[in-house]
Amino acid sequence: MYSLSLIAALLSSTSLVAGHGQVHRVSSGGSSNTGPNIYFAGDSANSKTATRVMYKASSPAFVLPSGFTDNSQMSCEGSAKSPAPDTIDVNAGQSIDIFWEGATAELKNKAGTGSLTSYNPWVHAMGFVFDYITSCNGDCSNFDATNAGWTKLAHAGIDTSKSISDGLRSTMKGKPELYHPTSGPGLWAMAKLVQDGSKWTVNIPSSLKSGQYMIRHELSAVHNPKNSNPTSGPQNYIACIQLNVKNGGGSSLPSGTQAKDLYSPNGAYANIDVNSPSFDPSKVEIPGPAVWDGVSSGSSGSSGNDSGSGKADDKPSTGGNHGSGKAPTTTTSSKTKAAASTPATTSKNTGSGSSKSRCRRRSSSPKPKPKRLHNEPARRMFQNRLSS
Ligand SMILES: [Cu+2]
Repeated sequence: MYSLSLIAALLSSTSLVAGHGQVHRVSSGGSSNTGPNIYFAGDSANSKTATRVMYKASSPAFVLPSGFTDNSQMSCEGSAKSPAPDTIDVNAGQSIDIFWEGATAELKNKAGTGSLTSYNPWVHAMGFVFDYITSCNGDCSNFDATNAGWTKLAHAGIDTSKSISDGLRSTMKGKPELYHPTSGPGLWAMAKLVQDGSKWTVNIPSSLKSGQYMIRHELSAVHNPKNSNPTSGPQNYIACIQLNVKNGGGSSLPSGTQAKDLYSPNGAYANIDVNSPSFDPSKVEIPGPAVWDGVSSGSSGSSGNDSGSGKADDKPSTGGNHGSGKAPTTTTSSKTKAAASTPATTSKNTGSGSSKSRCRRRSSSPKPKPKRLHNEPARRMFQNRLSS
């Protein structure tokens, strides 16, 4: 055990790369459901988790704009057809807390990461958070989400009424992943998540009918703006969490939007450039469809999610953010998407050419959850390292 930890630590330290991560656990009411061990299928946690397996921190790790039009990647990071065995009970009108864990210890015990000390915090601080939902049409443990229609419950971009904490700003500078805006207001949803102990809260609408549903919880990290390198652009980390909603209301979900149609691979969102001298937090637009109008009063709004309406894809809502109470102001516009006609890009291995991008796909050396360190994942990590 100890020597394997050492190996993992050594591998991590020899890598320039920033890590990625996965869901550590999801809690609701008084109970907590552990996320899957994505590095070791035989872990007993995997027989009782409600969260579908995400990509490992090595290739492909996340979905880039080149994968935005691919349902198999965008639905659940490749787990659209691979259900988790369990569901989490939650009453309509209540919430779930999703806790993220970094694949590396870059932010462990660093300033601005909340009270989290027992495992690795999430490692990126610039980016959006989106929450979608779909019906499992019965049992989530049998549900193929590949062509599911997703309804947006909440989204958050950058809150210009707040600033990042001095502690986290300084931590990100040292990572190094300089936080933009470099001074003044502009709290990215992802920075809020890190400051809150790598936690995000999703409110389940009180109007929602009882039944089994899946949350598509998505972090979009924008620290590596798109350029000629095929591994650049927003990095989408997608967790699908299976819920059993109880004591619901009378509303069924609308038909929703397929995952491949959520974002344009060439739109404003795919090309957002936080490093640009002209980057203006007040002009950041939240991509994707509008928030469901069934999301209303009922919920407490304490999660920091925007309940305002987003706009379709590349004509999204402005500002947008948690807690500001600001109504989105941008005009609506019909979607013009090439998504449907674009062939699916199975770009699972396109990351191998990268040598400089932060959080590139190939070369990270993920450290499995310490309590689950097994020979198998360690060996695989080692192989990954050697082959990258
Ligand atoms: Cu990452």
